[in-house]
Amino acid sequence: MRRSEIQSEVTVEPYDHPTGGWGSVKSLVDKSAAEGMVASTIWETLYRQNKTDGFMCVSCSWAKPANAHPFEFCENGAKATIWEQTKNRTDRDFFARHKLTELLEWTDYELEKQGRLTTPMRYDPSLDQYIPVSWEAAFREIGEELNKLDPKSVIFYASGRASLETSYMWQLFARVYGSQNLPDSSNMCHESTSVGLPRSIGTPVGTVQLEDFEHTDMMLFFGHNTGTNAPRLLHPLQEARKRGVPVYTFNPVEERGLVRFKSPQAPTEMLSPGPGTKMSTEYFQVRCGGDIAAMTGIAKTVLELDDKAKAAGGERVLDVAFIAEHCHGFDAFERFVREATWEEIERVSGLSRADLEEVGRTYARSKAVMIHYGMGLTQHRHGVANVQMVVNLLLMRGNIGKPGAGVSPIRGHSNVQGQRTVGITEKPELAPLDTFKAFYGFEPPREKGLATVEACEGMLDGSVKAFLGLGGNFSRAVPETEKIEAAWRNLDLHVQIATKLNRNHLLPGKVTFLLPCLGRIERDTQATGDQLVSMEDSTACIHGSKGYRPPASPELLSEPKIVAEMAKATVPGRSTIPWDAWVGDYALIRDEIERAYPQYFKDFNKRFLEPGGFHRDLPACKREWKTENGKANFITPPDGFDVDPDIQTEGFDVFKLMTLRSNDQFNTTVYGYDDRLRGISGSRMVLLMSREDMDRLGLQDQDFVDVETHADDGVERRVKALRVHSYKLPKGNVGGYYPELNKLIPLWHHAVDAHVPAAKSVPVRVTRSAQMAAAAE
Ligand SMILES: Nc1nc2c(c(=O)[nH]1)N[C@H]1C(S)=C(S)[C@@H](COP(=O)(O)OP(=O)(O)OC[C@H]3O[C@@H](n4cnc5c(=O)[nH]c(N)nc54)[C@H](O)[C@@H]3O)O[C@H]1N2
Ligand SMILES: Nc1nc2c(c(=O)[nH]1)N[C@H]1C(S)=C(S)[C@@H](COP(=O)(O)OP(=O)(O)OC[C@H]3O[C@@H](n4cnc5c(=O)[nH]c(N)nc54)[C@H](O)[C@@H]3O)O[C@H]1N2
Ligand SMILES: [Mo]
Repeated sequence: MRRSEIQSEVTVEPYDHPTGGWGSVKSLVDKSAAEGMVASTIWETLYRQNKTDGFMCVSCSWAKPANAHPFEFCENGAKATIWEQTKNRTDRDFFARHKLTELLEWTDYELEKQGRLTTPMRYDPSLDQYIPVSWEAAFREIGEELNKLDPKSVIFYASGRASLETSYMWQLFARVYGSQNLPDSSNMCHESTSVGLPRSIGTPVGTVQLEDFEHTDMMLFFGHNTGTNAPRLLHPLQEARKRGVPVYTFNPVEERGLVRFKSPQAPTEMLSPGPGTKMSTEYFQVRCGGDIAAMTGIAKTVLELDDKAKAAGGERVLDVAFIAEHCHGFDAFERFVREATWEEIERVSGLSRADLEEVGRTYARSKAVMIHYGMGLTQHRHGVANVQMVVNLLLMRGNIGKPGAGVSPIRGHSNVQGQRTVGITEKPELAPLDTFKAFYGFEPPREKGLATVEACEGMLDGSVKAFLGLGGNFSRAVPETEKIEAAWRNLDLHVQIATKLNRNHLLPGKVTFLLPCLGRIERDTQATGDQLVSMEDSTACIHGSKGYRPPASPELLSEPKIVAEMAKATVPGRSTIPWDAWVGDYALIRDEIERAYPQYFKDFNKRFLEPGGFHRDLPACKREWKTENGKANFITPPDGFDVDPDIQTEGFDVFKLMTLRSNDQFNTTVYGYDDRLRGISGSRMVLLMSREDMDRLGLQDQDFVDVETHADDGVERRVKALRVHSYKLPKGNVGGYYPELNKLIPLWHHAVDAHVPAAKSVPVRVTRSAQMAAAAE
């Protein structure tokens, strides 16, 4: 981090405007000007975003409706497009001017801000610089290096953006080579969902579709910052609110998007002076990690109402017929809820009995309820139990497998869900290995491969020798930044396929290549003409996408082409896969995906351009439970709901740290220093804390604090000189930004079973920063 950035003042002002509205339009126009784009080009490009005959947004994975608005994009989707279509170039000259050691001093923002990568590069250790290399030489050498290594020591990471076509090829390349080490960003994201839901309802993905918003009569949101991370979801949500559908939100931070919203797609709303739509009926600032307790309170209310109904001989509140026919485990769950005391529920959740009873009463009379959630549930040690508690609550009233109801994990990257669907997984049982063997005549590895946390462990203990990245910024996204960065230099081979320069690219191994690729918005011309690609959204709908902008550089290759050439150079003759034919015509890859996954991709090439995409058939939506016992399972939280009793959260200087995204970033891509919807600007080196806690520690706004991980593993993890600022948060919880604070997260601090780093509950100690206080004087 550059010193200049650390020192800059931060301003925090209450932001009490609705999200959407003119603020978002202004933010966009500023961004396009800054990226050197001509206004007409940008508007023409945005007009094609998320349309059936256009391209699918490179930002989030929220569903794309069949009847698109004229402008079917949001502020952040547009920022992502503008950022990718920048006029800036990180070209040969740039790399000739800057050594890697120098670039390591740059911020994430400054690195990506240099623009699109243009030329394949190879790192030269004697010069400490990237030097241009021909594509042929790069592929040849990568193949040679990979063939010196044990495939089990090589990581094939994917970041969630690459298309279904590329992803299918990527996992085949890894497996033909002999590696099942296919971690992807979902290991840091919704893996708690992917592990939790199959045991509960027999599907790893959500059951909600867009049309359900028209039939729902209640929604709950847990731990998702919708206004920033999936803003297009606010449109169906707003429509539901206008119909009077109650929405209750649980989040330690009062995020604007779920408070008030004005649709930038509705001119009349934009011109009217009003405050916008009230998005949450009630907004509950649950304590960080207190969600299971809160849901227990809601469940308890439902049971109490059911007891009353039963006593009065009225209609039952529990869906007893559904539970009897479809479910298992209800008795144990009921016992757990009955035994929980209100006193404990209030203490752990930080919410009042009266509030939780209000939600419970509404839930008890609603016929079709959806529960949406994000990283606030998955990135905890008890992330899997969080997800399963959501399902427990839904099952009580049969809220899965009927219109308007269901479980809705809001996914991150635009194709992260799809990558899993087509075989990017380290778990052998989740990929059709026998099918691959039969189709392509090779012997796939059968043992479990390494997921993200295990890949990091392997880097630290030296057993991982090579890292190949299909997009992403792995070293920056994972925990324990300092140790991982140091270990990276021991790798024999480091290859990145990327669009923009990021910090991970500055960590060379012994042999290092940086390979620039086309982005999704660009025209991709191959032997049979311009190609289309496809991706799966958060609601399991598959969409086609057609790039149309001219490539950022004539030297760029498409992702499928790069993967195919690496495979040809590494494993020639080891399978019957016709790599060249596939690259010449991506429709052939879609045919293969259909052949390998006939249950999901029937008539793939015919249907993927249907408006709204096509839904891949999910058994749970039809109340078919592909679980071991064939039932939908109530799963009682194994550790109860006081889940982090060892993290002191009140009365001491140990806090639970939530690492958050700003409104001006996409993961490790930092677009700027304005977190407009939280009213924070100027710096990202901020620590948000409640006024009470600041008073208790004798801190004032703008004071510098040091933050240190509270763990007794003998490792010192510290971030110095954050500006502390008072913010409306529950006592004992503090917030700061990801990825700057990732060095505080111990690698072992992750979700049980799912291994998602517990980035939302890092135990930290906060002290006044002596050094900076002195410097400031
Ligand atoms: N513009 C933009 N869009 C994005 C992204 C981006 O960075 N920028 N990232 C994409 C990706 S990969 C993902 S995974 C998603 C992420 O989208 P989100 O799931 O929204 O992820 P976060 O912003 O990390 O945090 C979610 C929320 O959890 C809350 N929270 C923290 N701890 C708790 C808790 O204990 N309980 C509850 N109930 N809430 C809690 C935080 O206050 C925050 O509002 O967005 C995707 N879309
Ligand atoms: N502390 C903390 N850590 C977290 C999180 C958190 O909330 N808190 N969130 C976690 C989550 S949910 C996720 S998903 C991960 C994200 O981890 P990653 O997916 O690894 O990171 P990104 O920042 O999305 O990757 C950005 C880079 O991708 C490359 N890129 C962009 N577009 C393309 C493309 O079209 N093709 C290719 N080949 N490359 C491209 C660019 O070079 C860009 O610099 O981080 C995780 N880490
Ligand atoms: Mo994510």
